[in-house]
Amino acid sequence: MASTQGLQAYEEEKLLLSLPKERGWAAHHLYLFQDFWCPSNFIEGVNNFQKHFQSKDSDVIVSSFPKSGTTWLKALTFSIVNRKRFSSFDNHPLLTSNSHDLVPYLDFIFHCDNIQNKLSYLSNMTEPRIFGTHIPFPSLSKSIQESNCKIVYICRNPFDTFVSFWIFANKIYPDSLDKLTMEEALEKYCKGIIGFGPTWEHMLGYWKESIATPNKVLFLKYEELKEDINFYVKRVAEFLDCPFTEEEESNGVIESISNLCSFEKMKNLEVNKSGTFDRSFEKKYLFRKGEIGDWVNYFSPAMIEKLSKTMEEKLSGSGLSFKTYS
Ligand code: PAP
Repeated sequence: MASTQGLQAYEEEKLLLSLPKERGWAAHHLYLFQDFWCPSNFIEGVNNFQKHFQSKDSDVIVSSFPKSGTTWLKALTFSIVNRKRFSSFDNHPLLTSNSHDLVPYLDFIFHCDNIQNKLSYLSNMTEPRIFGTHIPFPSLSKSIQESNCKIVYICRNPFDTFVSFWIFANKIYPDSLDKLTMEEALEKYCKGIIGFGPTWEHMLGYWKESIATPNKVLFLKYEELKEDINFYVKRVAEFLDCPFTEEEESNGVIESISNLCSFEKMKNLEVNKSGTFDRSFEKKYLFRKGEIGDWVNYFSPAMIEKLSKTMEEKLSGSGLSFKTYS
């Protein structure tokens, strides 16, 4: 009889062979898995997560399309939810740990052989547990969809998301991208071929859910947070049923959280300037410019037309739109 591990490997192999495959922009391939392009190095983790993860009503899920402000929203959510545990902003975990280390990805947790160990680690985590994910809403585990846990979602103008992703991918996989021009990468992006894409489907899945169940999904835009972060720190706290008291407000706790999580503060911390994530990329690559509208420095007129048309086609009638910041 095959071992459990052998059986699992065999089933994964069979699954991969059955899925449409594309070359990603980065070193790995993408597989069309449950209607989204899943990076090959995520398939096992996503598959196991769907099978095994048990959500608790108190869980908070920070969800995003890659390069939309995940690092920022994880930091904000962690500091809002844990502000009683970590009330000193001069001695805060975010000063010595990257937000991705404090808020683990559900997509990665089950990328392992010993599922039982992971399950007991998860059930012993301090509550409320906070997790991140890039998985589209329809592919979240049933348990997340059915429990009373809360989902905070962030998206970003696709022009800036594309540029941020392109530059990041070039930094971490310089060799694999040398044959793909930025125009060719945009072609793929517009066809939806990017990790966790299509981008529009990702955003629309959470957008529709935030309208249908506003107590379950809070839909945020990177640009809106940049424009008025204190307002959104308050908004996230209210959504997560931990609103700021009058005393906290008058003591400047909202502003302290905004400052702690600001781009300038996070980028310049030693913990974010040096070191790499386990077996992966340098932490500093998560902090580039943190600006709205940097895409104007990269897009040709033809590229602007291509992405504008695609967005119009994909988002029209949905009620979801983005300001043009050119
Ligand atoms: P991820 O999907 O790999 O986790 P994510 O954090 O979603 O990446 O996005 C990275 C972008 O957020 C970068 O944008 P840029 O390339 O246009 O500069 C990064 O600079 C920006 N970013 C990171 N931290 C912050 C922050 N605290 N405030 C605002 N923007 C931030």
